[in-house]
Amino acid sequence: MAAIETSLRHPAPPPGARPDWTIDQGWSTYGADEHRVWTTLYERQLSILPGRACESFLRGLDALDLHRGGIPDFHRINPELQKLTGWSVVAVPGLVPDAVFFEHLANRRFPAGQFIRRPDQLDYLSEPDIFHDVFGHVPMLTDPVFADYMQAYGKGGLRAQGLDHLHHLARLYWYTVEFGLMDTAEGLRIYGAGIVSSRAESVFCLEDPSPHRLGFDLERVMRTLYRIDDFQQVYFVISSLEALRQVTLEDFGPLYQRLSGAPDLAIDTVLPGERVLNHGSQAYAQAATDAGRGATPATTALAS
Ligand code: HBI
Ligand code: FE
Repeated sequence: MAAIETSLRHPAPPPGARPDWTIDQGWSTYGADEHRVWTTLYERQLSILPGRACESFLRGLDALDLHRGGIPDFHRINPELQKLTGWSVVAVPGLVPDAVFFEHLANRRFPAGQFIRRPDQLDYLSEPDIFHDVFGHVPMLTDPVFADYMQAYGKGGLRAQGLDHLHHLARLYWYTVEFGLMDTAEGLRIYGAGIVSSRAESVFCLEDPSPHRLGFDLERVMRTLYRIDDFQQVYFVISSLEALRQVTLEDFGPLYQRLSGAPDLAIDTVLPGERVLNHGSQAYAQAATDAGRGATPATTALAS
């Protein structure tokens, strides 16, 4: 039991945060320069996302009116979001322990970083800020099917706490919620938050010949390593949000059994017989490695 208790215990919340790690957003404390960063990032993304982001994402942006300019006030968007899917956004100081994160998701609360990146960090930051979390993740939570998926993911995470399969779940999160693509009648579209909140990767993920684009398979994704420091080397494509929701209805017990005996897959793997939409050249990753940019692939999640 000690092992399970240890994994359930997590560090105490930082000073000023509540036991569930939430803090007040303090919308009135944001300065004009911080609102300007939001508007700059927002307008940059809106110049490239139509035709690249999926319809659910674009509809969610409109439904929550996140283009009103400036950092959204959670007191304004939460009643609208709750009416649509029962979700709300809660402010947190930054990354929270897995157990806390899953507990919020299981209760339809999305933890969003309260801070926004500095003007000199527009293109990369190490921890999810309010632009990554609210612009990237929240519009999809207006879609009832995706909203169900995210809550089921949180419940699955709470169940997996006692097991040593968190890293498998974190990969599922990474390759769907953060970096997922979907098939549509008009072609591939983005639904992953890590992509839609990144100007360069919004283009790279769909158009560059370098990364693999493979059909989504739950067990395969859970075996696949990923990297947290650069563009992804593989993107997984779902046929629909409903198909994604369906995977959470499976009993993960037998799946975890099979995963226990299955070796991890390197990020540039293409398996025989799997659906290959693009067999990537991996040229971008090779150039990054040659330039000494490539870190070792990670297996633990750090939302980008
Ligand atoms: N905390 N605030 C925050 N945001 C995240 O996206 C997040 C987190 N903690 C853990 C986490 N993501 C990952 O471990 C997920 O894969 C569970
Ligand atoms: Fe994220």
